[in-house]
Parts: sequence; structure tokens; C-alpha cells
Amino acid sequence: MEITITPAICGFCGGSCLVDLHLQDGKIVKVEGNKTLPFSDGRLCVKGAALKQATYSPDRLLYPMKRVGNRGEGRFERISWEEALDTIVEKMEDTKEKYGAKSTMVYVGHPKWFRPYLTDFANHYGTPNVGSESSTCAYALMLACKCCFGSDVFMPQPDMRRCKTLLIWGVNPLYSNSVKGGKGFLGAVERGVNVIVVDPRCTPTTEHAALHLRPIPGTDGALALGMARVMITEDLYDKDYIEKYTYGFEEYKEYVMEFTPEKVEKITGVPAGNMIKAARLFASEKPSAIMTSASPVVHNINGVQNARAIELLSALTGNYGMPGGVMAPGPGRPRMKGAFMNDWMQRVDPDQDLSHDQFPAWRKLIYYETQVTRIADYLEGKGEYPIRTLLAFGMNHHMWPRPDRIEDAMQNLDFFVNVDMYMNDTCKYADILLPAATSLEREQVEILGPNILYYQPEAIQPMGEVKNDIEILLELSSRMGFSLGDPQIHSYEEYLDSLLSPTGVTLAELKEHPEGMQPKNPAKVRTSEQILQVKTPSGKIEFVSQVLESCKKPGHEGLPIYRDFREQLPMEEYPLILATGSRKPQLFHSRTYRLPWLANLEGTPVIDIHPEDARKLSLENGEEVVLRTPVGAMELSVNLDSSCLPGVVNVYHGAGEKDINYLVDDKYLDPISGFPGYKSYCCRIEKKVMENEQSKM
Ligand SMILES: Nc1nc2c(c(=O)[nH]1)N[C@H]1C(S)=C(S)[C@@H](COP(=O)(O)OP(=O)(O)OC[C@H]3O[C@@H](n4cnc5c(=O)[nH]c(N)nc54)[C@H](O)[C@@H]3O)O[C@H]1N2
Ligand SMILES: Nc1nc2c(c(=O)[nH]1)N[C@H]1C(S)=C(S)[C@@H](COP(=O)(O)OP(=O)(O)OC[C@H]3O[C@@H](n4cnc5c(=O)[nH]c(N)nc54)[C@H](O)[C@@H]3O)O[C@H]1N2
Ligand code: SF4
Ligand SMILES: [Mo]
Repeated sequence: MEITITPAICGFCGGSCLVDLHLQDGKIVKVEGNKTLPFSDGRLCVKGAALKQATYSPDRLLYPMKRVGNRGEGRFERISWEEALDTIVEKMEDTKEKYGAKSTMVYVGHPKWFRPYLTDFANHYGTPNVGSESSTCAYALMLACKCCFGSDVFMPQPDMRRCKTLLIWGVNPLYSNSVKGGKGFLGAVERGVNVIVVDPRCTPTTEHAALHLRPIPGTDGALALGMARVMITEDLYDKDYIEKYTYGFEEYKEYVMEFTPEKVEKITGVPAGNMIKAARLFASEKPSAIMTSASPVVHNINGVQNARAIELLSALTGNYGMPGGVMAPGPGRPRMKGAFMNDWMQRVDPDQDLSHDQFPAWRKLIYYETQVTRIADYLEGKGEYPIRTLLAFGMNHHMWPRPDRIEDAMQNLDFFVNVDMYMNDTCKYADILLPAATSLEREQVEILGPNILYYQPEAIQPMGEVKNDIEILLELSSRMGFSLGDPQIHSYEEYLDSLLSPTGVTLAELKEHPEGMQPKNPAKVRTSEQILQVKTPSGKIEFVSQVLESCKKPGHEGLPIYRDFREQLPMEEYPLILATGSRKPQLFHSRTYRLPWLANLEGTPVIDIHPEDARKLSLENGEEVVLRTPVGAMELSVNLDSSCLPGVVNVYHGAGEKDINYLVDDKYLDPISGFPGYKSYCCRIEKKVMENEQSKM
């Protein structure tokens, strides 16, 4: 049978690489990096190569289903789309009538592409409780940046092409953003930039570093404040810039003076000499840029304050908003309307959502979503009011701390819908399941490579009765009697057209250009002058955040205060630090465990531990041990790994079985952002007691 090759956008991790699908009789037989389109570089990561298994996984949901067994059991029966949609609308209207619309929560996991329409849907229905996976990802860093640089800031981007020094703080782009970010990073390395990496572990990224600082996880704030002190005491900071563009410097300076090199070394474990060298290099070899990530620094209970301490280094040295520094806090490319962020959406009644009171800075700056890390409490009725109905898209409860509590709490729901491509563990608790189309099964438009708009038709025939998420939202809204979008959309095609509207290109035009085309409206790159018109309460970059001060809550100080997580943990009983979830190239959260090509690369979840720590505990490579934290215990096998920082053990997250989040406390949260302390919790490792030894006892 003949093999045809069709280009497609890989939607597996959100990286949107262009791949070639080798199809035989309409079925994928092989995936390669695309080599035919001029703007594509032909790269492919190991996850993209497994798209075939992802598409034809036996776990795919192909038809709407209703639950026939108990919650959690996983017994379902096929139903029609009509029955599924009618039931959802009936139950949601019923909840609204009996308890008010806010007792329905609308939730979306990692998928981002349809989020603004989900918020719009929630608004029409009338609930402010719209939450997402971003209650543990990206938004805490955004919150920190908005406090410093203004409410219109998304995530500051390093000017990779022009910086002379690049400070990479808790990012491993060669694993986490391998195809795109990794390429940008290697380009900067080739150009000869001074690379400083702050990462407890050794990674492929740290191999390129002129200086690698290895702090104990969660101590980043102390390190950044120590670097600031060096810059101030050695007169390496930019006084004119500070005078002109910043607020609160004197108070900050006074606080920073507490962070002497000796004290910082004691807190962070980073030799003082290295910290001083890094501070000097960053402050003198300018322009200097900082690269930070959506997760590690803010996966700590002092995360927002630590992130602020880091980001403010670019203000202290006059690099924020300057060419070669942190240049593009706004979007550099024309943004497609409605793609990813829902920050242009206001919610209805945000002051009635479940998190506004506990997380006031979030309420002010991440106004478009509810902080939902406390989801178990909210489902159990421990918030101001109970959630009765949950309409979820791509929900994976293993991503949260204490999934066992969420499993119990899901039993309380009156009604629960999950929309997913796979029967994941969360689906097993739902009343109705709707099958979502994969990105290959729906048309897509994207901005790829060097600013090329690209249209992908359906690359393969949609399997079973799958529908894409926008189609599902449109079906639900029309049954409820309202339309979505501004301008209103009535079909997936109209949605794609609306996405394209800021680019000046229509869907019909783009379809005529299978090779892609340039946007008609030029990219709006913000100038330094525009970036430095800062939208904070003072109108300046704030060393002392007025938003945080105005919250008047413990932990919400205006200064980027450093508080040590170890003071809040029983470290004597649990002397090792537990860091969870650093990325691996073959894994992507919960998505990859069901794919044998990827999951078998490691076999079973492991604890990475430094050989020195293992020796002290008489542990051998591959040995099964018990990992214990204050909230639980689990058997895992030991992986001796000299890239670990001694004293810190690492476990990947996302596994359906042996999910490390069962051992992370869901009360251990950053008071400002509500993010869990995934990267700096405590644990101990115990030898497994063999059954025959146990019987002797
Ligand atoms: N292959 C793959 N890629 C992914 C993902 C995936 O699951 N798999 N997930 C995507 C998502 S949602 C995200 S948020 C990003 C995350 O992207 P990254 O932040 O690049 O990924 P991580 O590996 O979690 O963290 C980077 C480094 O931070 C270090 N680190 C851990 N704790 C700390 C700390 O407290 N302080 C400092 N300074 N460093 C610390 C780790 O040792 C690690 O090497 O990756 C995205 N890309
Ligand atoms: N311990 C620990 N826990 C962590 C982290 C950590 O570092 N350590 N990282 C946190 C971070 S940064 C993140 S981002 C989260 C991960 O967040 P999760 O939401 O857990 O991410 P995924 O497992 O990728 O996706 C969730 C579900 O979405 C489905 N899905 C994918 N695409 C679509 C789509 O287009 N439509 C629909 N309807 N469904 C879709 C997938 O099949 C999957 O079942 O985990 C967090 N949890
Ligand atoms: S990085 Fe890999 S998984 Fe992500 S879009 Fe590219 S090929 Fe697909
Ligand atoms: Mo994330």
C-alpha cells in the first residue's frame, strides 16, 4: 500500500513543531521532523516521534459515555452526543437553579488553546469559579512580575539575540523546551554569551555555563538578595536608571544589606566566592538578560517573593526594558486572538469566587481565574460554599498535591463531566465523559518559525465520534441559549477566522497558501520607552510592591522578603529535601505514561539520589525503598545520580501509579500565589523491611 506524507503541527506538548506524518491507508505509520517546508528545521523530539502511539492508544475516548459503576471504578456505557449534551445542560441548569451558578466550577488542565472561550462560557452561565492547571504553573511568576513591572506584563523574555550575559534561573530549556527554546539557547551559546545557570542539579544546560550556582531548592530569594548586595556594595548598579524608573530602592537597599555573602552561603549552600563572581559578571558584562521558568522557582512556599528578588536584579542593573536585557514583556509576534491566555477576559462576580479572600494579590493581578490548588477543600465544602457541579476539560487530578484527598472529595459532587482524549484516572470519577479530538484530528492555524502563519487541515480522519473542545463549547452554549466570542462564533471555522483576525489574514486566504504566509499586520515589538511606562500603582518598577502591601495579609510584604521553608518543616525527622517534577525529555506530565515507547525508557518511577547520600544510607542502585514524608509513604526504586545536589532527592511527577503527589502536603502553599512547595518539601528514605524479617520481629 502506498505511503503518503502529510505535514502536521504536533500538538503533543504545546511546542507546535511541524512534523511529517507518514500515512498508509489514512493511518499514521511513522512520524518524522518536517523537511519540506522552508521555514521548518526538521527537528523532532522523542515525544513527537511517539505521536503514532498517542493517536492509537487503547485508552483513547472515542464516544460519549455515562458512568454505570461507582465513582472511581471506571465502568461506563456508550451514549449518544444528544443524550450527553442534553444531560449536561439539564444538570448544570438544575445546579444553577438550586444553589446558584457559582456552585458550578469550570476547570481546564494543561490544554490552553480554547481557554478564553471557556471563560466566556462560564461568564454566560454565571459562575466566577473558573480554574486551571495554571494554579500551579506560570501564574505565580506572572504575579511576581506584575508586582514589579506592572499589571500588563505577561512573562518577561530575555533578549536572546543581543544579550552579552544570560542568567538562567531554574530552567533547563534543553529538556523542557528542547526544540524551540533549546535552539535559541544554543544559538546564544554559539554567539559566545556568558552563561550563568542557577540550578541545584547538573543538566545539559548547566554544561554550557561559565558559572553554575547550585542552591538548595527554595533558597533562590536569599541568593538573589545576596547578589543584589554585592552589586550595591561594589557600586555596580545603575543609579540613573533607578532614579528615573524605580520606586522603593532605599528600603530595598537597607533590607538587602542583611544578605552578606557568609549568610547567603549558609542558607543556600552556594560558595560565597561563586555567588560574588556571578553578581559581578551579571552587573558588569552588560547587556544582561534573565531567563526564568513557569515553574521551579515558584514551586516553593516563598516562591513569589523569591521570583521578585530574582527579576528585580534586571532593574537594579538597568537591564529591564533595554535592548539585550529583558526586552519583550509584551508579545513580540502578532498574537492570535484567543490563543492561550485569557487575560483579556474579565470574569463575572470575581469577588464571589472561592479564592478571592485567601489570595488577594492573585485576585488583583490574576483577575481572570480562580486559584484552585485547594480544589479538594472546595469540593468538600470547606470553602465559603461547596462546589456541586464540575465541568472539566483535560482534568488530571494527579497534578495536584494529595490526589487522594481529591479522589475522596470528587465523591461529593452532584455532577461531574470530563472532556479528554483518554480515559485517565480523573475520568473514572466523572458522570459523563466526552471524547476530545487530538490536534491531528482538527484543523489548526499557528504562527510557526520566523513569523509564518500556517494552516493545517485535518491531518487524519477523526476517530470514533470525537469532537474538538470548541465544538463542544459551542454545542453546550447553543443549548443554553447564548453565543460565544466577540465577534460571536457559531462554528469551528469561524473560531479559526477570529483567531487570525489580528494578523490581517483570513482563513480562506491562508488555506490557499499551504506553504504558509506572512501576517499582514506587522508584529508590534514594544520599544524601551513603551516598556518603561510601567503599570504599577507608583507608575515605576517597584522594589517595594504597593499591590502586595495593600493586601495587608501575612506573607504579603512589599519587600521581596526571604523566608526559609525549612523553618516550617519537621526537618529533624525528614532530613532530605524532596524536589518533585523536574522535566525529562521523554515525559510530559500525565500524557506519556500510557505510551510504551516512552514509558519503557525508564520502566518505573524512581528516586534520583546522589551516591554520597546513598552511601550514608547504605542504599544500592535499583534497590526498592520506602520514601516517607509527613503526609504519606510510597515504595520506589533508587536511582544513583551524581547530577543531584547532595541532600536533595528528585522524583518525577505525573505517573498514574506511584504518583509522588500523594506524598506532597496540600496545605504546604505559598501564601501569595497558593502554589504548592513541589520543589522543596522534606522526606526520608527507609530500607524496606523484608517479609521474612518482619515475621521474625
Ligand atoms: N519534556 C517535557 N517538557 C516540558 C514539560 C514536561 O512535563 N516534559 N512541562 C512543561 C511545563 S508545563 C513547564 S512549567 C516547563 C518547566 O520548564 P523548566 O523549568 O525548564 O523545567 P524543570 O525541569 O522543572 O526545571 C528546570 C530546572 O530547575 C531546577 N530546579 C528545581 N527546583 C529548583 C529551585 O528551587 N530553584 C532553582 N533555581 N532551580 C530549581 C531543576 O533541577 C531543573 O533542572 O516545562 C515544559 N516542558
Ligand atoms: N509534583 C509536581 N506536580 C506538578 C508539577 C511538578 O513540577 N511537580 N508541575 C505542575 C505543572 S507546572 C503543570 S503545568 C501541571 C500539569 O498539568 P496537567 O493538567 O496534569 O497536564 P497534562 O497531564 O499534560 O494534561 C492533562 C490532561 O489534558 C488532556 N488533554 C491534552 N490536550 C487536550 C485537549 O486539547 N483537550 C482536552 N479536552 N484535553 C486535553 C490530557 O490527555 C491529560 O489527560 O502539573 C503540575 N504538577
Ligand atoms: S517538542 Fe516534541 S512533543 Fe513538543 S511539539 Fe515539538 S515534536 Fe511535539
Ligand atoms: Mo507547567
